[in-house]
Formats: sequence, structure tokens, C-alpha cells
Amino acid sequence: MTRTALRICPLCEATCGLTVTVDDDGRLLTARGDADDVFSHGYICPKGASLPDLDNDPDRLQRPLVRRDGELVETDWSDALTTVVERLGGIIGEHGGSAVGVYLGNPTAHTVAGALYAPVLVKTLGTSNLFSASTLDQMPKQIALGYLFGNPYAFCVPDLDRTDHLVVIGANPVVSNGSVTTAADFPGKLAALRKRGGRLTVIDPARTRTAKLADTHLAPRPGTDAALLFGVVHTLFDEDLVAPDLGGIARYVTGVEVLRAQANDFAPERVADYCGVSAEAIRDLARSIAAAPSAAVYGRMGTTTVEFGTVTSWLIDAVNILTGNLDRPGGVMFPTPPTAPAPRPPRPGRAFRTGRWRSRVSGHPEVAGELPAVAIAEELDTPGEGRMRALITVSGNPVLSAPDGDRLSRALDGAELVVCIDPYLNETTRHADVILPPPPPSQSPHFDFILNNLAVRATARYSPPVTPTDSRPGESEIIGRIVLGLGGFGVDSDPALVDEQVIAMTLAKEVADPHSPVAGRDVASLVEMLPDAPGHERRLDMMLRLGAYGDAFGVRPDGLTLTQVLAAPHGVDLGPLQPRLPGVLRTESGTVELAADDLIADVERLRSALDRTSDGLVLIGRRNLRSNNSWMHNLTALSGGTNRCTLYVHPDDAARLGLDDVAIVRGPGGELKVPVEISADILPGVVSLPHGWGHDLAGTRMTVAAAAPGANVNQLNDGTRMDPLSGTVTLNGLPVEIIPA
Ligand SMILES: Nc1nc2c(c(=O)[nH]1)N[C@H]1C(S)=C(S)[C@@H](COP(=O)(O)OP(=O)(O)OC[C@H]3O[C@@H](n4cnc5c(=O)[nH]c(N)nc54)[C@H](O)[C@@H]3O)O[C@H]1N2
Ligand SMILES: Nc1nc2c(c(=O)[nH]1)N[C@H]1C(S)=C(S)[C@@H](COP(=O)(O)OP(=O)(O)OC[C@H]3O[C@@H](n4cnc5c(=O)[nH]c(N)nc54)[C@H](O)[C@@H]3O)O[C@H]1N2
Ligand code: SF4
Ligand SMILES: [Mo]
Repeated sequence: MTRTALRICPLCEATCGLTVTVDDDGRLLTARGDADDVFSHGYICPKGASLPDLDNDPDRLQRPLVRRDGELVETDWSDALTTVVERLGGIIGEHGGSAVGVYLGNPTAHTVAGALYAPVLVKTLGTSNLFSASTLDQMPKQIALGYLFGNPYAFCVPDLDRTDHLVVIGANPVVSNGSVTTAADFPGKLAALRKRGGRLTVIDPARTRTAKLADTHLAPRPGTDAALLFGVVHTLFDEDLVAPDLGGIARYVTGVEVLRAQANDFAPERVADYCGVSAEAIRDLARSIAAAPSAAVYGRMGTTTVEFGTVTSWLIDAVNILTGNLDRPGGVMFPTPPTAPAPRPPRPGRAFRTGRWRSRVSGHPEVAGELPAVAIAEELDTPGEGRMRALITVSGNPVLSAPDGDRLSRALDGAELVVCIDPYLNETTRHADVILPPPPPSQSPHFDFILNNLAVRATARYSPPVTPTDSRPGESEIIGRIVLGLGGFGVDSDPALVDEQVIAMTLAKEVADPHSPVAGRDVASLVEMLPDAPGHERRLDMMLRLGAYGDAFGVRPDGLTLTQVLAAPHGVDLGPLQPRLPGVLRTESGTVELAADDLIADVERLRSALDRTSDGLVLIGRRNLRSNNSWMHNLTALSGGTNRCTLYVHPDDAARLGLDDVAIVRGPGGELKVPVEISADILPGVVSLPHGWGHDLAGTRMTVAAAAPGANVNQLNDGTRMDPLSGTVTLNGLPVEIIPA
């Protein structure tokens, strides 16, 4: 007998609704797109279709591992959690909370545990050493948002369903399925754009699958987009193309004249050589954005993990603002997720700042509460006062995903304690003293607390576990029990205590806020209205009820509650993006600050780069549809074919360098031997290698991945090049030398 169940796919930002079949033992058999899902309407990609393989992967850890006499051996949960809490307690007692670092990896953005419980763990530790994949990814965007809107989480996303001109810079959504913009079926949305007569422009040094769909494809030299975008800003002023009244929001915007003055030095004719794009093409780009009834400029990895990441991210939104496309349908808009607190009247905030503290060794400024991931190794391996002695990783594999994994490996071996919450014994977790494996997706609840904040359409969709968790704790419970243990309650106490504390604190704050939909009400009677359900469901119900669409605990009887969401297994549709200015603004001035001092100061660095002459090769990354960072190479169904770790080289470069099958690539951090794939789809002077490979390290248990290990591109990177405003390391645009092997 098989039954079917619905699941939101937890594997990428597209959050597709899937229909899975399950056998009597609770094993997933198949997965296909759920045609009735209100957000994804049946879309699925090869990774989603492989969810059963991932769920059933025999290499997935079933029980905790603890290091005894140098070996990782299986143990029971009580022992593993007690060991973690006792050893953490000892280190914190002796050296303080900051002696324990935390690294949050990519899947924390997808799991309930990552959204609701990881922050409680970080707070309980009281550590200033928080790291995440964000500083290998989108942090520059967040810092730019902080300066522009006063809130590094005020993401504005392209209104894909309504735009007339989409400009994609340094992103390949046909392969990645979109990022920092949650939209299921991105390829379908691009096709729909073309069908309604809209335009697609792609700016990318590689002729990617997305670029192949474009009306216009510009191929700049890697790392030069900030100058190119300044050329666009210059043109908008120069040719009088700035939208009258900025499309109706001019009263909320300050700094236009400062930006105009800055753009003076960046005429397209001045930046063309540096960018490798003609002045006329840059002017045409500006004209076509300004002329479109609506347009949205969207940037991703190729605009953030680069030398001028924050300035690039800022200028993307500057172009959106100047062309009247911020906060209007078809432009870029701020989503209203169902679990964010209901909008309040606009209020000025405090000036957005970074550097509220600094890293001990290199003095990197704190950014949005974090320190650069690239600093983990040096914080662990540099002796002295304030040294980080332990690291907890939650769903991360920084040995492969961050620069110089060899140094990080040594630093982890030298640490007093390494705890990994992770289902695999991989390149990072092999260094653990304790590995705490969460159950597979089918046994975990799913709600997109984080990604709904980036979604191009508002929905509320919840997947309870397909099968009840077997005897092992869920990931929320694992973290909850560590938190309780550190708080002196004992690791075997009921993790619901953590939830009840969060609920009590949240509601106390809400009832005291005169603008809250529950202002002045009694906390105890609100708590009583929450369902008799697991802690995360009680929190979800509370958040929905306090949210923009919520029932405000009975005040709006038609409003959203968890009961309503559970009654709609394909999801509740909450409609298209809505204008949110000025309510979202939290800058000190209460305006969109188009020319923050720190951004303007960094323009100087860009100016001095314009005259740089470089004729060397530069390395960029690429993604494959059947891969996901470092951890899906263990599934046979996704391996092989085009998903291989090869170096793309333009035929002219290959001929010049005398390359055939295999090349040696030398970067600032080391060298690698890699197979060559000659491709005219990459710009001459540019080569690309995917990341997340290098599965040949000793001590892992990922059998399929180890059979075709590939090479770790991040071993070429010494991590010293970074965007200083965001602490984000340069992953795209690394200088390399290549010789035949
Ligand atoms: N050169 C180069 N480097 C890059 C990039 C690049 O483009 N080029 N991309 C960067 C980007 S964008 C990112 S996001 C980072 C990713 O960096 P990381 O997040 O450090 O690495 P991932 O490969 O995503 O590893 C995810 C880990 O989570 C585990 N995991 C999977 N599911 C779960 C779960 O449900 N719970 C728990 N607890 N663990 C789980 C997996 O086993 C794996 O160990 O890599 C970055 N590194
Ligand atoms: N199939 C698959 N999907 C994924 C992932 C995966 O590993 N595989 N990873 C997920 C994660 S964690 C993320 S963050 C997203 C990333 O999502 P995307 O950013 O859409 O994915 P990338 O393939 O990294 O696209 C970056 C593009 O930037 C280009 N580029 C590089 N340097 C420059 C530059 O200097 N300027 C310009 N203009 N372009 C440049 C590259 O050629 C590449 O096409 O994808 C997510 N989805
Ligand atoms: S696009 Fe992303 S969310 Fe959708 S099925 Fe594929 S991996 Fe899952
Ligand atoms: Mo990412």
C-alpha cells in the first residue's frame, strides 16, 4: 500500500510544492510537482524529483556520533547531548560565551529549526563569533539594504509576474531556480515575460542558459559591474532619463544630488574599457530601462561575491529607484510575508551601522550581527586572549564552501570542541567531536519563515512531517535541548519550554505596543488561544495571527490562523506584491537614503580600479541544475552527465595556452589539477569552475560523492580578497594562472 502526501521542497529557494508517495514503512518512493500548489503550480526540478533518494540515502546518519579515543562512534541521544552541554559549559565557564563560535550554513534558511531555534541558540551562548554562509553569498545585498532602507532584511525583489523589462545581472535562475527572490518556476516566468511582450536583458561573462533566453546579453569582465551600473546611473542623469518624481516616491528619497555628483566620473565612455562593454551598450541599457513601462534590475552571486559587492548591490537599487521602479508593480517590491509582524506606522530607526564589534585577529567589522565566514580558521588557530575555542556548525560545510578548507580543517582539528548538527559525515563534520544528525525532510515539518520574506507572491503553506519522527529528536528539539541544557534545565527536559518562553516574551512585547493588533490584551488569554500542538506549531500560529494577514487573535475572524493553513494543504494564496513605502523604512531620516556616507567612501576604491590594466585570466563559478552546493553529490540520480567539476575555457584561451584534457590552475591560495571543457559560452580571459567538490578527503562517509570527488575550487582562494563593507569574500573574479598538466 502506498499513500500520497504533500511537501514543500526544502532544497532550494523556489519552495515548490511536491506530491510524494510513501510506503507502509513511511519511506518516500516518488516525488512530483503538486499541480494544485498555490505558489508553484506543479513545477519541479531534478533535485526535487530526487527528494526520495536524499531522504533514503543510506549514508545519512541515523544516530549521533561522538569521538572516543580519536574515533567517531555511535551513541544515544542523551549521551550525545549531555556531552555537548557539559563540554560547552566548561568552555563558556572558563572563557565566556564568545569562546564558542557558531556557523550557520545554507539549509538553515530552509528549515524550521534554522529559522526558529538557531537564533535562540546563538542568543543563549551570547557569542559575538557568529558566522554564516551569508558572507559567502548575499551579505553585500543586505548591507546595501541596510544603508538604503535602514534594515538589512528589507529585501526588495523583482515583481516577476508583472515586469515589462527584467535585467538579470550575475544570476543564472534557469539553473539556480532563483535566489534572494523566491519564485517557483523561474524559467516559466521568463517565458511568460517574453510572451507578454516584455524584455529580458542578461549581464554575465558567461553565456548561461539564462543568457541564451535574453533579448540582450552583455558580457562584462568579472567584477566590473559596479562601474557598469555607475555608467547607467550617469546616463540616466546625463540624458535626463530619471523618472519624474521618481515614479511617485521622490518625497521619501534623499541623496539624489550626491549620487548624481558621484556618477560624474563614470561616464559610459570612461568605464567601457574597464568593463569590456561598449559605451553605447551601456547607454542603451540605461535607455531601455528608463523607457520600459516597468522594469526590475535583479542581481545575484555575480554581483555580491565580488570585489565591489556592496557598491554593486547599492547601484542596482539606485537604478531601480532613479527609473521610478522601486515599490511599484512590475518594478522591485518589498514582500509582506505572513509571519512577519503586522505593518506598523512608519517610524525612523537608528542609523544603520556595521562594525558594532570587530573580529579579534583581523579586525573585520561585524555585519548584520555576523563576522566574515572566512575568519573562522584564524579565530580558531591564532593563540591569544579571546581565542575562539569551539565551533558549532548547523547545516554547513565550510571546509568546502569557504576559502582554504585545508587551513580550516587543521584549525578544526586543533579546536577544543567541534559540534556539528548535520545528517552527513562530510568534509567538515569529520572534524566533529559530536555529530547530531537531524531526521530527513520527510520527518521534518516545513514552513518558509525566511524565504516568504523574498517571495514574488504572498502565500502561506505548511507541510507537517509526512511520517512521524521515529524515536530520534527533530532538529528543533536537538537545538532546543542544547539550549535547555546550557540554561541548567538538563538535556532531557521538554523542549517545549523553549517555545513557551519565546511565546511569552513575544506576546508581552506585542500587548505593550500600542500599534500591535493585540495592544492592551492579556497575554495569558492569548496563549490559551494557541493550539494544543508541538511548540513550533504554536509559534507558527502565534506569528500568523500577529501578522499582516492574521486574525489578530480573534479580532479579524476571517484572518489567518494555523487552522486555516492546515485546512488548505496546497497553500493559501495571499496575492501579488503590494506597495510598502514608507512603512518599511527604518533609516534615521525616515527616507530612502540613496547616498550613505560609507557607500560614497567606497566609491573611491572603485574609481582607482578604473585604470587598472589586467590581461590575466580570472576565475568565476557556475552552478549545475542537478547539484546543490557541496551536499548533493551523493545521489546517483544527480551525479554524472553535465554535473561535473570541469574547467570551462574559451577556445581562444585554450589554443593560446596549449590546453587539451587537463589543466593546472594556480590561484592565490594554491593549485588544482582539473579536466578542461572547451566552451565558446565563456568570455575569453575568463574560466569557470563549480564549487562544492573535493570529496576525496579522508574520514568522510559519502560513498557516491567520493567515487567522483572533483576538486575543491576554494582551495585556490586564500580568502584575503573581500568586499570590505560586507566581509564577503571574492569568489567570482579571482586571478588565476593556467598551464597544461
Ligand atoms: N567558490 C564558490 N564557493 C561558494 C559558492 C560559490 O558560488 N562559489 N557559493 C556560496 C554559497 S551561495 C553558499 S550558500 C555556500 C554554502 O555553504 P554551506 O552552507 O557551508 O555548504 P552547503 O554545501 O550548502 O552544506 C550544507 C550542509 O547542510 C547539511 N544539511 C542538509 N540538510 C540539512 C538539514 O535539514 N539540517 C541540517 N542540520 N543540516 C543539513 C549538509 O549535509 C551539508 O553539510 O557556499 C558558498 N561557497
Ligand atoms: N542547481 C543549483 N541551484 C542552486 C544552487 C546550486 O548549487 N545548484 N545553489 C543555491 C544557492 S546557495 C544560491 S546562493 C543560488 C545562486 O543563484 P545564482 O546567483 O542565480 O547562481 P550562479 O550560478 O552562482 O549565478 C551567478 C552568475 O554570475 C555570473 N558571474 C560571475 N561573475 C560575475 C561578474 O563579475 N559579473 C556578472 N555580471 N556576472 C558574473 C556567473 O557566470 C553566473 O552565471 O543558487 C541556488 N540554487
Ligand atoms: S526548483 Fe528548488 S524547490 Fe523546486 S523542486 Fe527544484 S530544488 Fe525543489
Ligand atoms: Mo547561497
